[in-house]
Amino acid sequence: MRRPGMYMARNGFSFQGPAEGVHALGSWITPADDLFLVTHMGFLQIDPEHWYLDINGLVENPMTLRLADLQAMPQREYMSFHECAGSPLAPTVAKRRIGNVVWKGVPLSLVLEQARMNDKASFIWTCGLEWGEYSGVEDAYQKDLPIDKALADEVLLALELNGQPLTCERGGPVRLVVPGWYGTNSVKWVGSITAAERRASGPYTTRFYNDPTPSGTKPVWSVAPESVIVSPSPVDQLQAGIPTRIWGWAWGDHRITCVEVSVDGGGNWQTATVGPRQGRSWQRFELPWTPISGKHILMCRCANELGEGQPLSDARNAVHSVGVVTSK
Ligand SMILES: Nc1nc2c(c(=O)[nH]1)N[C@H]1C(S)=C(S)[C@@H](COP(=O)(O)O)O[C@H]1N2
Ligand SMILES: [Mo]
Repeated sequence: MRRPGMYMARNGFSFQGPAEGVHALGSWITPADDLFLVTHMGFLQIDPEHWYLDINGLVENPMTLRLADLQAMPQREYMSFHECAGSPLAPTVAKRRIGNVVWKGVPLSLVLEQARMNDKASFIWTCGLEWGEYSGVEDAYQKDLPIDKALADEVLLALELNGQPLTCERGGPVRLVVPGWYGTNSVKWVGSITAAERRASGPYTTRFYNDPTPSGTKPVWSVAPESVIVSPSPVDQLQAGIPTRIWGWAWGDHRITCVEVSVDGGGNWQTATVGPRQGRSWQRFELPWTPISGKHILMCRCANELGEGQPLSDARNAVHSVGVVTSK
């Protein structure tokens, strides 16, 4: 449904991110300019004066909220990693599109409370306002959340990223943010919220973002444990015998409790130190290393508090490796 006061500023799928990939991610908070951008159908430009949010479905009090209404409600800040699951057409390819940011907005639970959600509601559907084509499909960007996650206090209708109002490319003026879950769930340019008894039936919750499993499919929701080496990068000049350190980030929906690093392509693993997490931030890991001369394949792998780890290959959270050459 097309609304007045908005137009597509760019059409079609696009991905943008730093040219150096994860090696650009040197700071604890990722500046907006270094944070990847993804859209399936294009970028929607919305006049904030025209934006409104419909709340409907299994609610006693259907509502329409304008931007000023949301701005007048209690807001909270939440730090979280933000990660794209990668292409829904190639779900086992690791893309490592990741950053760590601070979102600010109105908890979704507050809006659902005002709308007096019915007990029968088991899922919350959210829908983006943009239009266009992706992979031969022309349909709305509609996603869903099971009610427990929708009511969790970290799930926000976000108005700001790192202290700045959301830009058009980021999904402004208002987007959903689902910390701990893959980016695909954080609907940009959100225009409607629907309380429902069952899962949403659009392409982005059925055909796309459902991983095949031995017994059926599994929605691309909670983020599996993952880690990347930020430094050294393949272009760094390392010298044999000079102490350096291997460091990077580890993250997941559940807290990371262990990171191991290999300097010989996975033959031997050493335990790295792991920093704390705030909200659902990423966690820093580090291992001192004094290289000998030659070629080295550095790798990292992590595990979370549930004991879940990372596969070596063929998964979106497959182990990251970096090749470096050390001179004499
Ligand atoms: N409306 C809408 N929301 C969307 C998308 C989209 O195409 N349309 N893409 C999703 C995907 S796959 C990701 S990874 C994140 C990317 O958010 P970002 O561009 O702010 O990094 O937005 C999600 N929300
Ligand atoms: Mo994504």
